[in-house]
Amino acid sequence: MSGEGVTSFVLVTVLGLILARLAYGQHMGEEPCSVQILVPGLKGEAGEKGEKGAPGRPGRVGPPGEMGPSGLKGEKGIMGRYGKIGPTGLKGLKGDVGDPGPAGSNGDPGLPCECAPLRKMIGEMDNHVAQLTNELKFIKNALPSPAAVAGIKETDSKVYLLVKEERRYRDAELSCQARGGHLAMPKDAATNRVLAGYITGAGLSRVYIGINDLEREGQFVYVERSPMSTFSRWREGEPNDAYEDEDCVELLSSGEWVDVACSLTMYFVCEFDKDRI
Ligand SMILES: [Ca+2]
Ligand SMILES: [Ca+2]
Repeated sequence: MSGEGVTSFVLVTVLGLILARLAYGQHMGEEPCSVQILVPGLKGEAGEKGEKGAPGRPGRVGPPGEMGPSGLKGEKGIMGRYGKIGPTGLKGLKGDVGDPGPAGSNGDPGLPCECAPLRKMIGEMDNHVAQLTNELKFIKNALPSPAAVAGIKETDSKVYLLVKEERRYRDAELSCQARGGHLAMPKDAATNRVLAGYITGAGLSRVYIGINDLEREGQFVYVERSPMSTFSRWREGEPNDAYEDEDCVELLSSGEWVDVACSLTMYFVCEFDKDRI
């Protein structure tokens, strides 16, 4: 193809494109038949600056930042004021005993006195107190019922007690034992006279005394089971073991002894050793 041919082909092609473009533009217009060619105008002058707009909405919370480099430690502060005193605590355990302290100094010399007589007097008073204490103890034990007795009699070594309670022989002995003694056992003439005077003074004629032949007929012994001493004061014709039933002994106001039946009931005299009172 020649140069002229190429140029003609380009012009035809461009013209075809323009025509095609025009045909398309006809569809865009209001009047399908009118042909309008829209060409942009020149750029206008810049307008005035507008007013400042309203602030926009806050943005999202950002991610936590990384920890910065640590600074230097501060200096120690001043000590604060003391707090209030707390409540009192519980009492503690008792501590151990301490060591003994040093001995004290000697006292001043005492005043001279006649101490020997005083000591003697004090010793005698102690003895009196001990004796009175024993007698009081005896009276408490032996006199549970003051109305039942008529006072006491005593010799150097014995105390006798008349009990105005009618008892059989064995019960009379048990009553004396309960008081701490036995039925009276006159072992010599002097004691026998004291007992006889005792019952006479009380207006009585007979009492049980601590002599019997309960174990072996005719062999009298003291109620404490010791053998009879050589002293005895049988009334004439006694002991006769009348009806083979007289194994106990009564003391008459005359001082004489009589064997009688042990089942008889009568008053009795108890005796107590002074050493054991
Ligand atoms: Ca007899
Ligand atoms: Ca008789």
